[in-house]
Amino acid sequence: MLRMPAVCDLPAPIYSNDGSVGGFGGLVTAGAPPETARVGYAGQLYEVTAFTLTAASTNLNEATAIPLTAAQFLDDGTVSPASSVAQWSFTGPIAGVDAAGIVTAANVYQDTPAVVQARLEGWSAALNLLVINTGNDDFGLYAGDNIPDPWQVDYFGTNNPAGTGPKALFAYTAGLNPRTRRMCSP
Ligand SMILES: [Ca+2]
Ligand SMILES: [Ca+2]
Repeated sequence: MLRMPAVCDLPAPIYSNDGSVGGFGGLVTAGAPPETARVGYAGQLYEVTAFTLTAASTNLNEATAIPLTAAQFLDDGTVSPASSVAQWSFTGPIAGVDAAGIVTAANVYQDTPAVVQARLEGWSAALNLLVINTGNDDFGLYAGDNIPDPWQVDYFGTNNPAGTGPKALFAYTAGLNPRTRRMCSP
């Protein structure tokens, strides 16, 4: 005896009847529309229209850190945070930028400009910073020797071993020019 599949009239958008007897296959009715949700590979679903790099302040005290904000502006009107996925580079007195976009200033002997750049997916953005000199005895080889770093840089340039030590300290304390013959002779 042959059993026929049951006739179903369900309103559900997806209905599957697995019943099969003899040569009859299953009857499937799918009424749901195609999916259009924005899920999965984001890069396939939107276009970047702008890439920006900002900070709460572009003045940064030496040896301190602030977060930088890299952001992708998308064609669907949303903004995607990008600080943790951007690639970072910099010039000037910057000690480093970590993987989260936190920039740390190096020590300086005077207020000094720096530039930080972020790159992502072919886009790049740069931010000009000014590293502020807040202490005068913290710069490179001249740090912690009780001689003001600007004085040392004036006479010896940056990171010159001759610019620190007892002779230099004596010249500074006595108000002498450390580059005169008298000061430079043994
Ligand atoms: Ca300093
Ligand atoms: Ca010093």
